[in-house]
Amino acid sequence: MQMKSINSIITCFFFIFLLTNSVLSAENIHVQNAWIREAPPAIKVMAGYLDIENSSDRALTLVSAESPEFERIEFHISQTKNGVASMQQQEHIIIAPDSTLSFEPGAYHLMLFNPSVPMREGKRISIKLTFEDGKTLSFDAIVRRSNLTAIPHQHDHRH
Ligand SMILES: [Cu+2]
Repeated sequence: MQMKSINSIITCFFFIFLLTNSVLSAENIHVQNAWIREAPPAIKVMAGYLDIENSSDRALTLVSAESPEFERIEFHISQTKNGVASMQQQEHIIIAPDSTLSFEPGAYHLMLFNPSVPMREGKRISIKLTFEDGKTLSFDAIVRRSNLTAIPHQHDHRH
């Protein structure tokens, strides 16, 4: 009796694993290390980071990102010119064949606007990426504190 219920639990986890895995493997795209930097509650703009691996033999163009927990998400790149840090919005992001593009502090990042609920450390946020060919990829990002104080994230947008 007890053995049987353990078996059904194992079977259940196995199918959940298969399901999750098939979603993440869509079109040879994999997302890893997705996280959002925790911010004080008064801050309505947050930065998100992730690695996107394109293991296919063609370039992929990322055109949008969305989350039920945020009003909107933009793609940004941080740059430092003449000692002044600024960010620029990118309409799309191209991921070369057989390569991994990292969204990381000081470079590409997701800019997430107006969270619907407080974003405390440990919270999981569902994010959906859409590619130019209409394919989508959903994943969870975890809210984390960051001690990367050496790289200040400027919210001063100069276009
Ligand atoms: Cu930004």
